Amino acid sequence: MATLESVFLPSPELRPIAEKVLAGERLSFDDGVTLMTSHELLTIGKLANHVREQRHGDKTYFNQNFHLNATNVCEASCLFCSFARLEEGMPQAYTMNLKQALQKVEELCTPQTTEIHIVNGLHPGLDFAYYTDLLTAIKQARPQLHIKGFTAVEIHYFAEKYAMTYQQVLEALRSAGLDSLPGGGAEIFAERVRRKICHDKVDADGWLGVHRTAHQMGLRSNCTILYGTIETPEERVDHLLRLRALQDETGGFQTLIPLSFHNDGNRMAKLPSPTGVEDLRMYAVSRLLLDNIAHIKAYWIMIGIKTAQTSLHFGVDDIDGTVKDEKIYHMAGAETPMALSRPELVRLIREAGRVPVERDTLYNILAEEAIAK
Ligand code: V47
Repeated sequence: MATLESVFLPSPELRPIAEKVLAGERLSFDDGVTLMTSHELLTIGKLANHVREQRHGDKTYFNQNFHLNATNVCEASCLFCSFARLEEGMPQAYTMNLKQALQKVEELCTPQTTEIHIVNGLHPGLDFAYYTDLLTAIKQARPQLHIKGFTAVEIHYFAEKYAMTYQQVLEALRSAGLDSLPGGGAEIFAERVRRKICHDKVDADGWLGVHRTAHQMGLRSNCTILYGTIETPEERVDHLLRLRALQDETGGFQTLIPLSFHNDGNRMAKLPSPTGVEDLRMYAVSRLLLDNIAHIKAYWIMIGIKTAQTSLHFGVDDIDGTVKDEKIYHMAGAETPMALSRPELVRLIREAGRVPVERDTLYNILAEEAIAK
């Protein structure tokens, strides 16, 4: 007959890790690899949930936001990307002019929207003024909107192309209206993986260097990990620990968003996308390893509403936002809706037994919806 112990307690392999987690001790690289390869999903989830509840209780954050991708023309040739087009004139390639971009903002922004998320391709033919004019115009039209924009990959590209330092690029963008940086473009830091899946964009040190500079200037940013392509468990852990090391140095990251590989419409279409078990393990292990990053965000657009909701018991405390008009994942085969309304977000958080908390980009609380648990 099964005993309580055999049903509820971790195996001898996970027990020392569980003890460290309960004692609030930092996990090592080897602990990370053990967790990343373990099949004890529920034990790992329970540990991550413990950390999540210690930090945030039942609070689950969301915001009202939308995305703007002003151009998908991109010099880089990342194998996993379904969004980019190498040159103007190719099928589905587009570049908005200022008027078109502002029209999009007017179309998508409501009086309750607090954030615009801007990410673009690395367009070889645009002046730097294209970006600063875009920011200035958006801020002028919607002064209350927080502009989270430009991945570290774009900042590095601007620095090289327009012969500026990271700091000069960031200062110029901030003067024009930039408020914080999104976490995209990190992929997997290991050189072996980058050489194969994204050989012609900024390397790990450059990505981390841009975020270091941003943090030193007082800008907050997010970070990501792209999992499910060709990386090993060790390379996933290495990536997370490099983020943890930078966070020890600067404290500037707000949230980690684990990004699950989507295999439609790109040059890695032969690889299967991660399964639900892998998604949940990734969230939980990220929560356990990143003891110095406040939030773990499940991007519902990418893993689907049902897995995102389940992830709220696997270490996740943030579910992104209303989103609206996302392109990068929908061009890679995402079957999620183009947007969720505020009531829909509130319902899915409540049904998971959590308390929905509307936040702004910097995690200032705007509204908290009480629920009877
Ligand atoms: O940089 C692209 C990844 C990122 C695929 O900071 C892919 O709040 C999986 O960074 N399969 C963009 N991943 C999304 C992103 C993001 C999303 C939500 C919130 C925030 C934030 C940031 O998506 C890219 C790349 O790493 N990506 N193609 C794909 N086929």
